[in-house]
Amino acid sequence: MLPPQVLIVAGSDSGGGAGIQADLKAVHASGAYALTAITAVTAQNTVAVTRAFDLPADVVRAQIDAVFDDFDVAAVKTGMLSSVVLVETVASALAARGVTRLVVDPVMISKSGHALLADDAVEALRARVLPLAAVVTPNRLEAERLAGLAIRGRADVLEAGRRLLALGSRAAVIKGGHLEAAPGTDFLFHAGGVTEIEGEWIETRSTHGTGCTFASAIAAHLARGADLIAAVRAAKHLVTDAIRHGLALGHGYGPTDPFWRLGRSAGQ
Ligand code: PXL
Repeated sequence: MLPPQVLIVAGSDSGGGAGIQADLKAVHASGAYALTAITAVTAQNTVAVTRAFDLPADVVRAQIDAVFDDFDVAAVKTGMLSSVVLVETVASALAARGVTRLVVDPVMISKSGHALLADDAVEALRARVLPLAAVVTPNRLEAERLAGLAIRGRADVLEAGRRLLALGSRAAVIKGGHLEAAPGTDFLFHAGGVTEIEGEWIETRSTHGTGCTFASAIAAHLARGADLIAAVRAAKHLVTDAIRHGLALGHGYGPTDPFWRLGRSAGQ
């Protein structure tokens, strides 16, 4: 049987830890086939982003159209969208194709602290992309910016989730990685209510690309026919294992390893 196809619309990370490079690994490790539309190229390693270059909007649009014209795209994930013009270009391209299984990772800053979404593009993301989303997957900071409130305790998490659904996303996962209230527990808001997905907290610096990996794995499982709750649980399982087997490469935040099961040869 052929694998279901997932389109990833995101930026490139030359360090291989996040962005498109993480997405490819996550989609393939989750049993789907990844197609890509690259929005921006970052010069990056585990320590810093030294340069970011947006591709022209028509080139981003052409990649999306080339993919849809030939493949049977079962789900889409968006990551780094960088600017107002790219947010709008991607939103109209996906709307034109009637995409329903859309996972939106509202990427705003890199692990090393570099802005990956312009300040004025947050509103465009909220207004143009969230209404198309099957699920949006913010971390704490992204949820605060999108929902417009400070998240301190559990009540704030619940209010933020409510507001994200009011913005038009059919579901939202507020990730627990940065939540002091419940570190490691993700909150999934959906039409049926709130599902808390407990996780374990793993102390490590190899966490570059965790958000990308998680969202792409959700898209892959949706493409394979899983329902939302099952897809989120499977993605959390994948990312937890990938963090546990993270690689201490470079001198900063190393990458996770979704392919840890393949093993590595001795002497490395
Ligand atoms: O993890 C968010 C992210 C997304 N996309 C690109 C990135 C990063 C984080 O560093 O570099 C290209």
